Amino acid sequence: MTNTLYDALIAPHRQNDATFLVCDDGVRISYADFVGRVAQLAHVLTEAGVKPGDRVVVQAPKLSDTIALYGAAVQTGAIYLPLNTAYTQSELRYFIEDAAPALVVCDVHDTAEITAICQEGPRVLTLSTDGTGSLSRQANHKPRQFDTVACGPDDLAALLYTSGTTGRSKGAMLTHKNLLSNAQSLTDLWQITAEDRLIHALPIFHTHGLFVAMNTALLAGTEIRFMQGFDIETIIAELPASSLMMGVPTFYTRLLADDRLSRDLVRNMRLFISGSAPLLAETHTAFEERTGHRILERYGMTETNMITSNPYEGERIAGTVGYALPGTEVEITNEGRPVAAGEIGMIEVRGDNVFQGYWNMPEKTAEELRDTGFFITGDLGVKSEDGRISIVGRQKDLIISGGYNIYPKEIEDVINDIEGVLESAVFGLPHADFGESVVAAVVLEDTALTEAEIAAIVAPQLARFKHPRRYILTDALPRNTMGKVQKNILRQNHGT
Ligand code: MCA
Ligand code: AMP
Repeated sequence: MTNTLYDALIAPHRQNDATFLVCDDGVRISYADFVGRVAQLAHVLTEAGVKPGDRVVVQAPKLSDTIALYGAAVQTGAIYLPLNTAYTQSELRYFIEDAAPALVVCDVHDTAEITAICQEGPRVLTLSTDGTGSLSRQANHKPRQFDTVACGPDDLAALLYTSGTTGRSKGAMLTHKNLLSNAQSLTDLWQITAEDRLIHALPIFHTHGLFVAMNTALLAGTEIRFMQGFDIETIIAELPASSLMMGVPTFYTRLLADDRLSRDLVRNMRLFISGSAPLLAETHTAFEERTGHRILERYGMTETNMITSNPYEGERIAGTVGYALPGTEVEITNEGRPVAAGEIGMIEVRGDNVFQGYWNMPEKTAEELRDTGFFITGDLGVKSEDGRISIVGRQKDLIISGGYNIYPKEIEDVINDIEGVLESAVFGLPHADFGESVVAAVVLEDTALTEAEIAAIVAPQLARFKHPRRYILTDALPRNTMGKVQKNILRQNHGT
């Protein structure tokens, strides 16, 4: 049986005794062990009734079993659907109702809430921070071989939700080919090999930590120092023994703020990669001055995987995101027509990396994915004569905080629903650690609501990272002659 992703990423490691994951508690998991664990979990999925094409929702801690669960979904032909562990019950309800999964895997602490959502729907299994729970318990008794389910390049492998400008999250449908082609391009371009040791401190429910980091490592047979999250002490301790790191710009500003970051500390490092949010030129320069390394910045999206990358061997220029990846076309357009080099326009992308559309949202898909195969990113950019891309802004109303995307509309909807609120505008202000932080300007009806009262109503409805860090009560929102709220004026007025 052939299974595009499984055959490329997992099957080759059946006899590979090299280390795959080194966890925070020192436990080492070899590649061969991992393949066996994937098979055990594949048996659990099948026993739970998961069939090819079914969605498996995973809101679980960052554990080796969570990665093995991704592998098991691939091996059984299911569609893996990871969710941010910070999501609240009301956010979860939407994803579960929209995706209609056959199985939900969650932390044991969340079982009551999730079971309440899943009353007539999917099975629920648990995987807790200490690795225990019904999922791992059932897996422990299963055979370490599983008959891989056949899957072709065009079968769906994952459904990743990405927030939308309309306030409703959209599930991006990604095939085996989308994921594998991108992993192959990146592994070649960044010269990732089994000699590398990757510092992995990103969450594993997004493209960056799951696909960019994990799929390339699996393809190359790389050792991963698998960290719970970004902990400066752990990173500093592991840098001398590592060769590769992938992170969001916050990782780099936090490292720079630590006096221990030096050339000597990173003496064995080969490559630092940054993405998910703009890397400030000053961070790029300061990092090079301190360590001798030019950070390699790349650009991607949930819908497209990675689109461009600065070169490994050529010049890495601060403030640019480099060239289109091999097999990926990037066009800069104005009203759908390509513009000349040097002119600003919409970044559009086509290639094997581009998703198949949004789950259950044919109209949204038609708006953003052209018949020609080009996907309209919503990012504004410019291309130089030699094809180097720079991102100069966004047409979509989006805040990126610490690498997490936050859509103002979703927060405005929650605030506007509060009794006594007339209207609101949510915008981003520069933030030294997170790049941008969320601020809400709120106009009240004739009531005496306080900032704290609004914050308390918002809190249980939205994940913590989306909460406005500041509320500004105001008499009116600035609008242009068309009646559109001018967020640039709000940013100017409240930016200090
Ligand atoms: C944590 N908090 C945040 C964020 N992270 N608030 C806003 N934005 C955030 N990103 C909150 C916590 O809930 C906490 O709230 C407070 O901030 C302080 O938390 P702290 O301990 O400092 O945070 P941390 O645990 O150190 O996390 C910061 C982080 C993390 C390391 C930057 O957010 C992170 O790993 N970000 C990476 C996200 C990522 O992988 N993005 C890729 C998606 P309280 O006030 O309650 O204490 S984009 C993607 O995949 C595309 C395709 C691409 O191109 O890569
Ligand atoms: P997501 O919704 O998580 O898929 O995030 C994708 C968005 O992150 C892109 O559309 C960009 O706006 C932004 N992004 C990703 N990488 C970069 C980068 N290197 N520089 C600037 N923005 C980036």
